[in-house]
Amino acid sequence: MSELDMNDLAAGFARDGYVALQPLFDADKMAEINAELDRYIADVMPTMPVEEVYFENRDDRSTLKQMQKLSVYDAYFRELMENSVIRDLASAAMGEAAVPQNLQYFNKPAGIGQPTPPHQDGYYFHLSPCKAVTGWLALEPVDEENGCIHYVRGSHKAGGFRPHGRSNVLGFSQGLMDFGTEDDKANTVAFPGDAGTFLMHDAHIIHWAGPNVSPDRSRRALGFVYFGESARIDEASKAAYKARLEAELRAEGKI
Ligand SMILES: O=C(O)CCC(=O)C(=O)O
Repeated sequence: MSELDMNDLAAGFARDGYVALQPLFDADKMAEINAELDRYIADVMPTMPVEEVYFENRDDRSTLKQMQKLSVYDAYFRELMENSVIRDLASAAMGEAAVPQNLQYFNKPAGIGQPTPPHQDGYYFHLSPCKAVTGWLALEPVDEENGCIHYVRGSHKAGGFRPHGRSNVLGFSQGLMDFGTEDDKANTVAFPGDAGTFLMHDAHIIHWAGPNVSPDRSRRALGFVYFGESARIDEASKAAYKARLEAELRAEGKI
């Protein structure tokens, strides 16, 4: 991408809180990434710590839902996270160097994939300043039926985070409590697209995805989290969050 295009991208990102490249990668590159992912699931996933691999149904391996930190466990995905155009896009969007944090796999298995609750990624990150982006790459066609991403355009501009609470969705423990205002509805934009569709969003943007109600199509994607080089973990906010969560779990008799 030329410097001019990167400048356009940064302007659109600042205005809307996200950018969409449809597609970022062509069919050959997507076939390569999908083949590498199949290899990863067969060979590497079984060696990962159990707390980094989620299933919709733990007794059924075909219901794989999420994996964390793929770039820590595999050279192909490390390269994609650290030395690809995706990192350049993250740096351009933030206006500062992007530091790789987490490469995640997000699936919604056919018929049983749960909704992604409306949330703001930065609520989970505990950064000061909260300078961070997430890239999202569709590995197959996505639409309303199998749970494409929706953004509330411009919602990053309000600053800070709206109240979140327990969502009961594995992998997305926190969801917005007050989602669905007139403003949320008026500014919601859906992102259906083919394999290779790439979205990148600011850590303040409100976003969500529906369940997968397709009887036979999965909804596979990769998520690329980068922090800006100026971002620091806010240890006090992180500790307060942990204490709050533990108190809730204790009150519910879960721990
Ligand atoms: O894939 C999804 O449904 C959600 C992804 C997401 O919320 C994110 O990458 O921040």
